[in-house]
Amino acid sequence: MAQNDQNETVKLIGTWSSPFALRARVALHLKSVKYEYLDEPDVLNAKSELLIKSNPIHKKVPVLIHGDVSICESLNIVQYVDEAWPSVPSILPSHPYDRANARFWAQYVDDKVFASLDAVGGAKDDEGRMAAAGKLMECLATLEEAFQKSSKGLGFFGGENLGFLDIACGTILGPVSVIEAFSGVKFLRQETTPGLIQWAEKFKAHEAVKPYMPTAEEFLAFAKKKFGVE
Ligand code: GSH
Repeated sequence: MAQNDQNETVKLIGTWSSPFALRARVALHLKSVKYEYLDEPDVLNAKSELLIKSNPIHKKVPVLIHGDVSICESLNIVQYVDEAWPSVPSILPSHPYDRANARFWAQYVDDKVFASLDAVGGAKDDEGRMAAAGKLMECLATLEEAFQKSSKGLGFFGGENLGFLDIACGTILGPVSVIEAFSGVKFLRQETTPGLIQWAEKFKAHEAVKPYMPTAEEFLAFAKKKFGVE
């Protein structure tokens, strides 16, 4: 059942390939919020006026427009959605320590994991690529440890149910699959990240994720076009 009334306009500006827009879509789906989705088909080169007006600082997607306010930055949007529609399910954990811990690791994903992904993708030579790949492996092994501790064997970072940290970490799956395909190196390995491998399958199959998550093939085709690779 939709959680918002008909006079309350909710719009999301995104682009289908954006792992960050995915976060917002999953959060809105979990809360059964009805919204209009506005796709920016070429957000790097052709931004709509609405996007520039709604996110004048970064000019990036996603942006959530709720009535007459705009909320920017994907993790911020997920937290806003959780607070603005306080119905079940809760996206952030209820205990203050668990909330702080989930936010800590979400920040780790954005600061460290994405930085290593960018470094592998942007490396100038093999030596640089090898060093960046090593760093990415370390980051994923660290995330595996965090997963083992916080999931307590229940499947998701937050336990039985998909929550904030799952939404935050789900963003790495598309980019990791692209880097794996480009480099021929497996970064999510049974020996080092067995928990994350199982979690990734569960995450992708979740009913709040599946409709919005491009397949590895779609991500790869998009990345090849973006980087002009045959
Ligand atoms: N930190 C931002 C968030 O979490 O929302 C990152 C958002 C982001 O990088 N969005 C990309 C974008 O809009 C699409 S995946 N890029 C446009 C640009 O860089 O001009």
